Amino acid sequence: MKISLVIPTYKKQREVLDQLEKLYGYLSRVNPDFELIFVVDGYIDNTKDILEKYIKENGLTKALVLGYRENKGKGYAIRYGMKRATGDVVGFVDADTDIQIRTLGYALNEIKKDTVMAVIPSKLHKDSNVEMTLNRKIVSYGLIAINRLLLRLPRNITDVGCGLKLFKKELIERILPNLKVNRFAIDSEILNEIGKVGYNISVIPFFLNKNRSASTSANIKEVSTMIKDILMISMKESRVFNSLILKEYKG
Ligand SMILES: Nc1nc2c(ncn2[C@@H]2O[C@H](COP(=O)(O)OP(=O)(O)OP(=O)(O)O)[C@@H](O)[C@H]2O)c(=O)[nH]1
Ligand SMILES: [Mg+2]
Repeated sequence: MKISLVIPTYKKQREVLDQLEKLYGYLSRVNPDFELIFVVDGYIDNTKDILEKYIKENGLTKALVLGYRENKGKGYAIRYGMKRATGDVVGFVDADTDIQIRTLGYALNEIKKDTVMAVIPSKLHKDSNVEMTLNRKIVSYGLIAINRLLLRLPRNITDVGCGLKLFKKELIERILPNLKVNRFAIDSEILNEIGKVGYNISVIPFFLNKNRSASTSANIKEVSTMIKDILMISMKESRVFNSLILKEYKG
């Protein structure tokens, strides 16, 4: 089973080689049929050169670097990479090494099952191991509540924003044309699409490393954009809203 992992990369030039080494080494051992697709989300630092140089020097033929000049957001970067993925399983993972690699081990075991179409980790799973600051907890659980309130999430989903998710290719082919969100609410949009179709999801535990890089999503600007995007996704689904817009349109 070929695995394609998209790694959206923004301001991670300090961590990204570490993540490349970890993912490449791990997948070479457990599932050698794979590709790593780094999407450099804006050429604002040396990430692209650092990655390309390392990949060339070490002959890492299964790693690919894509990218573009301007920063567009995690959602845009993920779609950009997924469109070029060739695996039977297509997923994404954060560019830093905050997530313990064993989360990927759990995810691979689950996605190999015929009936499982997507694997989503949850911080609320009983076996999870995540330590967060109070601030991060408030943001994280607040966002989960907003997602559950406004979106059609699949029933067993208890968490939204974990930075590692795997999907069967058929699922991605079906939902990719409907994805529009450019920034962090892409995770919400994907889960909402899966909820609409009713695909079978396996929820797995989430393991975070203790020494983590600073969070860039848990700030006021990103969180308010996320809430605005979640509202937009929710409104798009609402017939009442759509008919109001249409009426206004017709004058
Ligand atoms: N902040 C940010 N991250 C981006 C962007 N585009 C892609 N990313 C990637 O999105 C992923 C998550 O971003 P992080 O900076 O790790 O955010 P975080 O606050 O740690 O969020 P979580 O890991 O989801 O808790 C990383 O792989 C980033 O490289 C962008 O425009 N802004
Ligand atoms: Mg992170």
